[in-house]
Amino acid sequence: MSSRATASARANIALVKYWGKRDRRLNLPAVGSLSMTLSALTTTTSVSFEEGLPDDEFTLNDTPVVIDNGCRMRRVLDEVRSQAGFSKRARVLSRNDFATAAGLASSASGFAALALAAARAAGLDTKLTTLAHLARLGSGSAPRSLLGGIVALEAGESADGSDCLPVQLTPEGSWEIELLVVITGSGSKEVGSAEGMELSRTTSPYYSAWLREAARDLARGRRAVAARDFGALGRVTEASCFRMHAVALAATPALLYWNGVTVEVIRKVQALRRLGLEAYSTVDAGPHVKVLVCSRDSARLAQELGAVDGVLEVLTARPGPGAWEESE
Ligand code: 2P0
Repeated sequence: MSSRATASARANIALVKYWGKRDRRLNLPAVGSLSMTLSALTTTTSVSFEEGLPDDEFTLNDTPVVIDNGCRMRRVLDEVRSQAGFSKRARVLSRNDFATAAGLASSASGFAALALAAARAAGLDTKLTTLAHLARLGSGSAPRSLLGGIVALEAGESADGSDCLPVQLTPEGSWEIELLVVITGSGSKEVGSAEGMELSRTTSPYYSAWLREAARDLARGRRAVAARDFGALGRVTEASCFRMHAVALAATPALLYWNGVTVEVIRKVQALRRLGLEAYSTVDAGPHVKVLVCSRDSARLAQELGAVDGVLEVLTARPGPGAWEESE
C-alpha cells in the first residue's frame, strides 16, 4: 500500500532579513522577516510513503542523494510519520527548474514543497500551522514560500513556534514590482546559512544590535507595504541587507559572502538611483544580488545590470504564488 502526493513551491527572497535562531532544534527565528515569493525558481516534489521500503529514498534532479540521520529531510519526514502514527519510509522525488549549482537558494522552495506533499501523502491536515511547522524543520525561510505575494514571518515568542506563522501582506498581482536576480558567480557558498547564523550569534559583537534593529526594520517594512510605498520598502530592504552582512562580517572568523562583482552590481544600482532609476539591492548568504525595482523600470535595469563586467545572468521575477498541490 502506498500514498502519494506532489506539490510545488517557489523560492522567496527576504527584503527584511532573517539571520539568527532563537531555537536551533525547532529552527525558530530570532528575528521576523519580510519576503517576496517569486514567480520563478520552482521546486516540484513527489512523496510516497511505501510499506516495505527499507529506508527513506531521495532523488534530486534525477540524482540519488543520501539521507543521513539527523539531516533536515529526515527531520521533516520523521515529524510527518510521528503525526500520522505510522513508520512507513518515504520515496521523495524532487526537481528544481533552475540550476542549483549557480548557488541560488533552493531550500525554501524545496522544503515548502516537501511539507505540502508529505503532509498530503500521509493524510495529515494541510492547515498553515501544520505546514509551517513541517517546512521550518527543513529551513527557517521555507514557511514564507507557503504563501504568495509579499509575506511577513514574525519571530514569535512561544516555545513551540505556534505564533511564528507566515502572513500574506499583499497577494501576487496586486503591486507592479519585480525582483531581478543577478547571478555574479558559480559554485556553492563556503559557509551555509545555519552555520553562519550560529557563528554570528555566538561571536559577533553586533548581534544584540542586529536583533534590536531587525525588529524595527520589520515594522518599517510592514508599514511600507501597507502604504504601497516603494521607496520606503526599497530603503529598508537595502538597510536590512547591509545590517545583516555587517553582523556576519563582524563574526569570528568573518563571514564574507560577497565577491567583487557583488560590489560592482550594488554600486551600479546606487549610480542608477542617482540618475533617477529607483532600485534597491539585497544580498543573501551568497554572492548574487537581488534588485527590487518597479515593473516599468525592470527591462532597462536588467539591461544595465547584465552589462556589468562579470555578471553571468539576470533573471526577472514578479511576486508569485504560494505552494500548491499538483494533480497526480
Ligand atoms: C532570509 N537567509 O531571510 C535569510 C537572509 C539567508 C540570508 O533564510 O538555517 O535555509 O534553514 O533556517 O532559511 C537562509 O536560509 O536557513 C536564509 P535555515 P535558510 O532569507
